[in-house]
Amino acid sequence: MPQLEAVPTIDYQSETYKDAYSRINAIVIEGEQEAYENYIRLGELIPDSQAELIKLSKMENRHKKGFQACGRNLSVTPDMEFASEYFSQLHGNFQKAAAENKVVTCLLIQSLIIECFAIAAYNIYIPVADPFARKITEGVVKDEYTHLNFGEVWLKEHFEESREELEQANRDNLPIIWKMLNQVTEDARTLEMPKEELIEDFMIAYGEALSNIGFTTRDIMRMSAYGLKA
Ligand code: Y39
Ligand code: Y39
Ligand code: FE
Ligand code: FE
Ligand code: FE
Repeated sequence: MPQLEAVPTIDYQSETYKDAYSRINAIVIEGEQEAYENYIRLGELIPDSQAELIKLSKMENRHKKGFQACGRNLSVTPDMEFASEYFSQLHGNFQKAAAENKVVTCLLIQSLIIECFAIAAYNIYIPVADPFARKITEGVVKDEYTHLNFGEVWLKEHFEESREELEQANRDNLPIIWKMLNQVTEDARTLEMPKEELIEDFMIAYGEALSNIGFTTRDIMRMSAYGLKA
């Protein structure tokens, strides 16, 4: 099969590119590390699915290693301090929910919001990535759909009793992801990942997920509007 070549105007070795990459790459590495931990925690919270959740966590660990290799390949040192600060609010919300045994909130944060964030970012990144990173990201994004699907299936099966908690968790966490996107808009643009495309892909994936779980179009419109309150 013919492969699309890298957009020739991108100089992956320029200082400007590498500087932006040091933050975006770190965010992805930190995100994958936290996703690894979150799926282990979810396995403890949902013992019936523990074996499956441990498999998902192992996939996240492989993703992290893949993205670390992408940074090394460009001779970029990821700014992990920036990344851990970047995720701290969402991370805190997940941990608080886990401590309160709020499985529904944990699933909304990790398996819906964070996975849709990953799906949007990786799909927009693939066509503009350097060839090494593109190959890795193509493999990773397939897994992220599997992770999103886990959350969708579980929440669909428990929809009626989860509905209220989902709405509250959406109100609490959608503004955070919106703020997170706004913090990296400039770096994303340097990587030729336009903000408008990221928002569009995120909203499509998240809206589809909410629909698969059982929300109506009207619910989804209302729930999406909460993102604007950040
Ligand atoms: O489930 C997962 O693997 C998710 C942790 C990964 C999320 C990675 C977040 C990427 C955001 C990049 C921002 C670019 C605009
Ligand atoms: O502009 C809008 O329509 C905002 C309501 C929506 C907020 C949803 C948050 C978007 C996060 C995007 C993450 C992209 C990787
Ligand atoms: Fe995470
Ligand atoms: Fe991942
Ligand atoms: Fe994932």
